[in-house]
Amino acid sequence: MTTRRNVILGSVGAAAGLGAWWYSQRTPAPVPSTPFKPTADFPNRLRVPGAEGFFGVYDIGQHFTISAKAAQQAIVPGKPATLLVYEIEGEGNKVWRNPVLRLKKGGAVKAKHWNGLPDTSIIHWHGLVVDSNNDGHPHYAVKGGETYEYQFTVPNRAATYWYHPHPHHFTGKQVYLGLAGFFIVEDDDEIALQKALDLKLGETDIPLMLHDRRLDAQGQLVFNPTDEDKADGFLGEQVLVNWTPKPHFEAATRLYRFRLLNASNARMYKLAILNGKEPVEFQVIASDGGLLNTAQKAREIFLSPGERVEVLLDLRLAKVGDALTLASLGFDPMEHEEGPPGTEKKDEKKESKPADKSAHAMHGKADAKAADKGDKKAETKGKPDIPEIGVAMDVMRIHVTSKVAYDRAVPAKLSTVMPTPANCGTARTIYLDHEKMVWRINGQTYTHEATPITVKKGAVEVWEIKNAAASMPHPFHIHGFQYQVLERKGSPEQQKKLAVNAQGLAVTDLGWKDTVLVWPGESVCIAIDFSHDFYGNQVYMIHCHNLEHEDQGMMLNLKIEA
Ligand SMILES: [Cu+2]
Repeated sequence: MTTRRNVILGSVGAAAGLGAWWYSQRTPAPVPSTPFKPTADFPNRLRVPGAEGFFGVYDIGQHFTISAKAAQQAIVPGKPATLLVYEIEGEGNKVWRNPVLRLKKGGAVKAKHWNGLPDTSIIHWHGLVVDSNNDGHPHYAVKGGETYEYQFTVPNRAATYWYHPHPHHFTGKQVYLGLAGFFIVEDDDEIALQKALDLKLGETDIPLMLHDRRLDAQGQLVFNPTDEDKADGFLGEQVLVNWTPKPHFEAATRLYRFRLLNASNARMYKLAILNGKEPVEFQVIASDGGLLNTAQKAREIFLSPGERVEVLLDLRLAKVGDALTLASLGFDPMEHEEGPPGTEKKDEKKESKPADKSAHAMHGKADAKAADKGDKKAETKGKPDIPEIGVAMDVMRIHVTSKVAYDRAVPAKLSTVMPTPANCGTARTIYLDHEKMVWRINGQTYTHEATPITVKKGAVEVWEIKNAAASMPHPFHIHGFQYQVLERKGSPEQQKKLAVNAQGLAVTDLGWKDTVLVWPGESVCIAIDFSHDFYGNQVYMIHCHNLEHEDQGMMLNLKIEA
């Protein structure tokens, strides 16, 4: 007989070696329910963080070594595959791979990174406020066989941050082949919320890493970007969640927190939780930089590469046997590299590369899928079914399999986000465009030496990130600082529909951000306080978080002058 208890032990405990503390903090045992059988479309149990092993929770304490190396780790059950992993070895032969790192605000990280890859590499702690020696700037990338020593404290608010490689030209490949993990910071507000809602990481508080991948018949990752993929971004044929293909999650009739991270190289999602075809309401409680002031109701959210969003899903009124689907809805990908509809084809006889690109990009629109099919077949030999960005995809099934008593309420106030005093009028312009399919920031591409953007330490600046009309959506990421989104201007209709205030912001724009989606033709104003406690000049990065765009040079140094 399957009970909620052994369902959980099956999913979390199998490789986890659960400690006594975990039992003692458990919620009362739920009422046993009828045995659960997964459906054929989502046969695989979602991988959730256990106490060790692949995706296990590693509480940062003493100095540790984190190695980047190849390892055997099945993606499709029963088919061992080679993945690149971050590995930490602990006492008693414990091993973590791509661990969920966890730390209290103000805590210290002392870690040696050993690069066991053939290419150069370096770890970037995405969203953390650290000095540039510890930020994973590609300038510090080390060769295979070499090490890099990190030592920093984390002043950040509680939030779902993450870590991934950042060596110039190799970020896309290394992330795609496996290297990425969650970095969860906790503080008093966070602990209060966990207590109020009875949330436990890996059980009712679930990190969900979404990324699309191509797998061959043997279940091995395929990464073979064409020139066009390098210009557009490399897409997969299916979305994996925590490296689980076609996953399902078994839930009880209570409230769950999902920490969603888009770790895809290039794919954006328009996320919804569907009951049949109907998006259900959920509550957004946090964005990139942590908890919002208050929970915000939503039914649909865009999540671009690099962004995180935390949501609460209330299943109290659900019945055992109910099922919901986490899905990405169809949307217009707005790949308008040759200009928005109606303005294209100014010069019909362009260089061969952009012209090829144009044909593909225009076909990529949701309303031209039929034309696209034939096109894509020719382009991706043997892989004919790579859905374009914007094509609807199911991501995960949530099955309600047990009934529990649960009487907690979401606190009226979650945390305090102090607004940065600024408005969109006095802005530094950051212009995103391309020339011959090379994506640029302010007309430039990355070099190690140049520091084209210099800011005085302590300055509060407003940046207006303007994406050209002839462009693609770009997730714009800044290292070293969290910022606030002030306003969206010239947004496409599908973004405007999600606005929750007069400034055109969506719920995912609220709170503190480090990565923000900018559509073609759109301008997004952000306020950044360049104060920090670090001595001397610091050199960070700004870049597009489409990893192929970044690797092709859509990235600039940002110098903070002391
Ligand atoms: Cu981009």
